[in-house]
Order: sequence, then structure tokens, then C-alpha cells
Amino acid sequence: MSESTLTALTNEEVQAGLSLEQLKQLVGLVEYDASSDPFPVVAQDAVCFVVGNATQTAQFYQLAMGMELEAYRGPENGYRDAKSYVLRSGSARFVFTGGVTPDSPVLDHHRRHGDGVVDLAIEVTDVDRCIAHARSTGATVLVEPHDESDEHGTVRLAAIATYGETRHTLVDRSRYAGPYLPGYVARTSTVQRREGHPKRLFQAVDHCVGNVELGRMDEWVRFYNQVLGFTNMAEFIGDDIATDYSALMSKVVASGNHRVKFPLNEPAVAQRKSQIDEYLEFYDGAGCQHIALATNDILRSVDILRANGVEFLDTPDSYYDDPELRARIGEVRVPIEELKKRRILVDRDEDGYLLQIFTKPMGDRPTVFYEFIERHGSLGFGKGNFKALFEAIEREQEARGNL
Ligand code: TYF
Ligand code: FE
Repeated sequence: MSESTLTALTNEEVQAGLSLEQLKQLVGLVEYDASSDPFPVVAQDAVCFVVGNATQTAQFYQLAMGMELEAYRGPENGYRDAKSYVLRSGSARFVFTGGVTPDSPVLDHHRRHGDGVVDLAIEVTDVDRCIAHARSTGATVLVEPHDESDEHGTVRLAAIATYGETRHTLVDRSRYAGPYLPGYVARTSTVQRREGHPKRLFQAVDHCVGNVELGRMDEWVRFYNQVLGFTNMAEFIGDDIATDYSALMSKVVASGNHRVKFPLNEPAVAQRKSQIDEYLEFYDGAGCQHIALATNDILRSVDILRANGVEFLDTPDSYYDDPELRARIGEVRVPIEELKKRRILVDRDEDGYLLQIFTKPMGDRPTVFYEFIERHGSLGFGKGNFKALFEAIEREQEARGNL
């Protein structure tokens, strides 16, 4: 394998002070040979949301989620239609857009879907090659490859459609040094970090999950296999879990370096209404269900997030008191009591263990939520927790009257 095909740090990771060693631990980054990859993916570039009020959402993500404002685009700099705020936490970049003019298409999107993810943007090394491959494998090209420039340089951009009204913008930012994208201006937070508040509550995006319509999961797995060259990861939720715990099926696809991981869920037919059906009903179609954020100190992050008003799913005491769980988990970095106090879940597989916790839906609709995950060798997604997790989700679903 030549030097150039080895996984290198992205600019965002360098800016965040992350090393390859840390990324192996945080998100399970692996070395791979990009030279034979038809669609070489560098990293997730941004998670782009449409929200009802981007101005206040940007404040919430600074105040409660500890993110830093990095860039802005809006009427003040010639973009009348909408306001967009770009926030960072480590290498993770979120963009929040809200409509300004009453006829903005952003507002049409929001009317239908509510707050949600419109774009899982992906950084690539060669936009034209990726688009040529995507087109030849049957993808819908929404935006043709083109350059956008300003005094800081040039980015090459294109976009392909994925599930629902979600897209993947492809970005080559190797010739660009400005704030986010041309058209944006640098903006820094006016929010003061409080005493004792750490620099960041998460360092990177670990995975982004898509909910797709009944019977369409395998179609979307094939899309990621054939169009983006993603490979299937071992973890999946099959019929067994679908009928025993919760009516869903799930498979995971990942980019060659595993920086980008996309689990895909579909509802399964069962006696009860699936959590995926609830999502599809309230999002009005397929879309991004949860974003998992990698942290190197989930205990501290959860304490601060809770104090900041973020609500997490509850886990019953019986989860922690189960001798089978204790035996399976063995030694983790803190006593189980510390996890129990915070309702953090733990799972172990042949590679190591992981700690994880899930928020309640973040907005008004029961759609998008977050997961916080601290990996210690495990490359999984918490298979051992599916039962406890799905029961917790179903308790919430029931409280909403949607079960
Ligand atoms: O990403 C995952 O696969 C885990 C488990 O509706 C999960 O976080 C799967 C489906 C779901 C919620 C969580
Ligand atoms: Fe997850």
C-alpha cells in the first residue's frame, strides 16, 4: 500500500487537535487502500438541518450541546432567502438553515418534515469521478459538479439523492481555506463558556442512521454498496429482534476508512406500531433518524448535557442489576454504579466494549434524536442493548399515544 492511500487526518481533525490514534478509538477509523475505491470518501463533511428557527437552534447548540459557531450566511451578506449557521464540535460540523422570505423553499421543506436532516454532506477527493461512478450505477444526480470560489479559494461541489428528500452533497475542499463554503462569512460564538464547562462535549460524528420505508432497507443497502462503494458491517438486526423486541430491521454500511457509517432501518411487520413507523408518519417519509456523536468522556458529557436541559431516555434499574449483564460486561473503566446513576448503556463484543446513551427526540415531532457513544475497541452499535433500548423507546412512544 502506498503512502498516499493511507488514511490521513482531515483538516477538521487537525483543527480539532485529533490524532489518528484517537480517531481509531473514537469512531473506529481503519486503514484501507483508496486506490481501488470507485468512490473514495474522506469523511462526513457536515450534517445539514432545516429547522423552524435557525437563529435560536444555533444558540441552543452552543448553550446546551457545547458547540462553537464557525460561519454564517444570510440576508446580511446577500443571501435573502434563508439564514444558515455553521457549528463545530471537534471534527463534527452541523449546519442549521431556516427560511427568511415567506416563499422560501426551506419553509416548504419545514412545513412537510419539521426539523430534520436534509443533507449528509460527504468530503471526497474527486467529485467528478464520484459523480461519474454514481451516474453509471443509477444514482440521481441532483447537482452537477461545479466550482464555487471566493477570495479563500475554490471548492468543487455536486449532490446525489438518497432516501426520502435527503441528499449527499459531495465536497472537495482541498483547494479552499475559507469559512465552510464560499458565500459564508466567519462568525464566532458570542456565548461565553461557563466555568467548569469542558471545551467540547463530543469530538466527532460516529454514525448517521436512516429510516426507510417498509421493505426498502435492502434496496438502500445496495445503493450504498453499488453507488458509494460502502461495505456492510457485521452488525444487523434481523427478524429475531424484530419480533422479540421491536418491529424493526437494520443493516449497517460504511465507507472504506469507516469514518462514515450509515445504519439503515426499516419497520418490520409486528403486532405493534414500530418506532420506525412512528418516525415515517411524523417525518412524512424516509429520513435521518439519529446521529451518534463520539465522546471520550461520556460520563462528564452526559452530566453537563443533563444540566443544560438535554433529556435522555430512561433505563430501568433492572438493566444494571441483571447478573447476566454484569457477567457479560466484565470490567469497564468505571464501576457499573456510575453508569446506572446516569442511565448509560454498556455493551461488549469480541473487540472491546462501548458506552452509549440516547436522547429523547430533539424537536416537536418524534423524529430526530442523538446518541452519545464512547468506544473502547468495540466497532459495534450496541447490539446487546437493543432490547433495553427499544423498550425505553416504546415507553416514550406509548406516552405520545403512538403505540
Ligand atoms: O445505530 C444503531 O444501530 C444503534 C441502535 O431505532 C439503534 O444506535 C437502532 C435502531 C434504533 C435506535 C437505535
Ligand atoms: Fe446508533
